[in-house]
Amino acid sequence: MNRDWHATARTLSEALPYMQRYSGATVVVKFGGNAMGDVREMASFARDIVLMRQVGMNPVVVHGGGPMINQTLEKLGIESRFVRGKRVTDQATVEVVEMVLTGLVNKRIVQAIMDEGGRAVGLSGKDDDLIVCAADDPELGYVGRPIEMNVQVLRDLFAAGIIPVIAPVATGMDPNETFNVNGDTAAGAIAGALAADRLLLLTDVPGVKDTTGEVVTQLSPDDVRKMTAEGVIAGGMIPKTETALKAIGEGVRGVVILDGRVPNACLLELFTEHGAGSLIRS
Ligand code: X2W
Repeated sequence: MNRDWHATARTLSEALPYMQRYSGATVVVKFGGNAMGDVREMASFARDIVLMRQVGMNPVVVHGGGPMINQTLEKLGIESRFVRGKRVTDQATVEVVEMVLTGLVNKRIVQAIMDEGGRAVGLSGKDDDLIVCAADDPELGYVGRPIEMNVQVLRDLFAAGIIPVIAPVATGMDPNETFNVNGDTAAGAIAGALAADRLLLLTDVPGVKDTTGEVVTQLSPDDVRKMTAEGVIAGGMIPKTETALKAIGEGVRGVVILDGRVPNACLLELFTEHGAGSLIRS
């Protein structure tokens, strides 16, 4: 194979201004179940995260795992039902959600990061009271809405050079309660509490599309509100743009909605002029 090593060196050189800009920056990455793909895609994602840490950023991974929860519920003969994009969660379901997210999915991501030479620690919203929730909506059962965030544990992990990997399961005001939190909601709340520089929402669509189907590369919160009122932003995109607006209101500098199945999606966004997906910022 005739690889162009000069091009490789040039790519690295061109990344310098971006590395300088993001040195010390906190970047929260939401890794959705639909973006996880196979073992190779997981390894590629983990490698990007380890690289971010290596160049002095503080990456935080908040993951989903909806498809994996569905598979386990199906095996157990428990029906999955969603209302407005959120899983109706009774006691039996919340136990499965906690097992699958904090066990299977969380440890898979932690392992993938360590396989690429990074240090990762997995936790859920229950650890050190990171996310404390109230019930979101009586119709949804044990679905939580974050009401109190305690992010000191994340700062302690940053200081130790460790990448936190967070499962969106939380405790309630009654510590015996367990809440299922939508992954985007959890990522937004963590990014807000950290006043993160970037929140990257990795999903399985290329970004926010306009009426012609083109991805809009940059939008203001006002653009988002207008496109939502006009029905251009609709369906599954709404929870993501709502998360973005809330996070920006809480002090996050920019939120990017991008396709996590694209190889090196995070690096493309952070370290190239090209960027990826749709950047929402004031
Ligand atoms: C989600 C949590 C996992 C998640 C669920 O039970 O599926 C609620 O709906 P993705 O892969 O990011 O969709 N929680 C309340 O968000 O996973």
